[in-house]
Amino acid sequence: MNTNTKSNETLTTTHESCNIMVDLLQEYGVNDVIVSPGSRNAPIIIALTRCNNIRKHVIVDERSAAFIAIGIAQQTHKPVAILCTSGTALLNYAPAIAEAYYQQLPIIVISADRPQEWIDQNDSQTLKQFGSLSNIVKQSYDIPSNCQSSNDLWFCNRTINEALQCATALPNGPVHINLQLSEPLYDRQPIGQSYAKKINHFTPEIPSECVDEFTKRINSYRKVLIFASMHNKCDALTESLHKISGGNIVVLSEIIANNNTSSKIFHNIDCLFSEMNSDKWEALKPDLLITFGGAPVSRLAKLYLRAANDIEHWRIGVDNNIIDTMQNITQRIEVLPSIFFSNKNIAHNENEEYYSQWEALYNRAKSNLNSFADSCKWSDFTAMNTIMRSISRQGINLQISNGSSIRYADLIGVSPDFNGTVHCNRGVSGIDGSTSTALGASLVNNSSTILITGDMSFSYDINGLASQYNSKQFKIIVLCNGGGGIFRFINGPSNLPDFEQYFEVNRDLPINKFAHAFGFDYFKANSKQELEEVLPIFLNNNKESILAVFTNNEVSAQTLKDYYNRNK
Ligand SMILES: Cc1ncc(C[n+]2csc(CCOP(=O)(O)OP(=O)(O)O)c2C)c(N)n1
Ligand SMILES: [Mg+2]
Repeated sequence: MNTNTKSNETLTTTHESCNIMVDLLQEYGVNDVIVSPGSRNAPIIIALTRCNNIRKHVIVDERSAAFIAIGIAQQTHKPVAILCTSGTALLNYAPAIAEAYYQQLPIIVISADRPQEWIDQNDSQTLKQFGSLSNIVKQSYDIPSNCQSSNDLWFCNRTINEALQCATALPNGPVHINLQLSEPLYDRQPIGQSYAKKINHFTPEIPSECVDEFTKRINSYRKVLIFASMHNKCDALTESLHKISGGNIVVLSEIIANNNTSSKIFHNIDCLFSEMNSDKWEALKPDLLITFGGAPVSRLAKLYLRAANDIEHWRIGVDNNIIDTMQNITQRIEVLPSIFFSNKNIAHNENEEYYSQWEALYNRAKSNLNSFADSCKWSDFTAMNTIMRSISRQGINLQISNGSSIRYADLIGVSPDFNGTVHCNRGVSGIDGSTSTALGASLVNNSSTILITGDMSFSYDINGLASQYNSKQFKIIVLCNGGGGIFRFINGPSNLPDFEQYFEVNRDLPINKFAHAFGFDYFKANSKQELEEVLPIFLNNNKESILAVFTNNEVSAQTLKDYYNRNK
């Protein structure tokens, strides 16, 4: 089924609520809808097929579909709708919707439902849908069946307008629209008058001058530390941070904060903090900490920053609640970081040496990282170091899964000439949707999408490979380290007697067979030399490809421990 050919359709569904829905999706700039097949949602599908400016992606597995929507929304910065039938279909959206909620992504969940009177009546494929995602969406909406009277149509139109405005108002986030639909479901009528009416929404832009009061105060601090965590790539923001870095102002940025193009911002946070000790921290502890972005990856950074309980800490960002990850917030400033840091009052004080002190630590940390990577045994460490060094082509979207992949990526960082985007599902850090999210990104990203994932994460989201949309620009690197390598590294699980059985769970996956089954070319590497040889071939292969990199579980965990313990 080619889902995106131009439609000359003259017929549409007889269900006006569905016609209003798709007309408003178009009005609000929704360009992508992920459709999962079903019967109850047929009227919405029928209404959708006549919309030429909406791309329809058909994905059977709703869990995967919702993660694909995340990947698309991250790339396009536009709301993405997902559409499913009644019953458990909706509940399968839950993991990705939780992730979208904490990544502040505007995903519009549309579920078809039976009419109210049939709920809990044993009439098949029915459960209490309305409100079932209420803890992980900004708002839930329920639209009754048989919208026909002018009152019904007015209510339906107003509700869908409200839902779309809610999703796209700051902070962005998912919403759930439950659409009750009664039979007949497949009847069509000529496209006629539209009952959809966009209700315009005006929210004033906050000018950068609104934060004058705060930005003027910044130079009264001798040590200002800005800590950037998960954030979409925003060139203007990176430029502002680049400009203000120096003297008394230091910017530390995690790999998924997407400031990787600035040479004055310090990346490789775990590498940097692995060089820290309590004496150095006494000198480098900030007077003013400014944080923005999503959940931080670096445990070490959290450890040090949480221990600083006598500092000023400003949190910048439009959030649903007070977010105090470092447990020492003193000031919440509800402005987008891109606006706050563009304020003309922020200019570092050249006379201070705070920046050069961090720079010295950073240079030492980087040089130690490089010599460690060059001399250590073949392991996840060597593999990730080699991989991260090799990825530098224009506009690449790097997707990283949870488990140890994101920790290595944050530790090692991207190569200096990397100018693409980096994403990881750190909203709630699930290992369940990395492949699907990366697939979503590859659907709308003109350049390559490269996913670096673990063997357990890869096997979890195998349905991400089962779509009809794999593209030659989609590359997957699977770190095969014998299961959940992260558990062997962190203190605790690896000392338990049944560690291998309950935590590591080595399945010895036939990745080559998966690759062939789903139409991917297959590559593998068992050593540093093999990896160096195969990487350029794999990255330039003009076809969807999977590269399996095999390391030893014990050596990998020990190597990472040795790295962090090197100064002890
Ligand atoms: C949905 C979900 N289930 C369980 C977990 C707990 N968990 C975190 S990391 C991990 C193992 C990851 O293994 P793998 O993908 O092979 O990465 P590695 O650490 O070996 O690099 C698990 C099970 C999770 N984060 N999300
Ligand atoms: Mg693994």
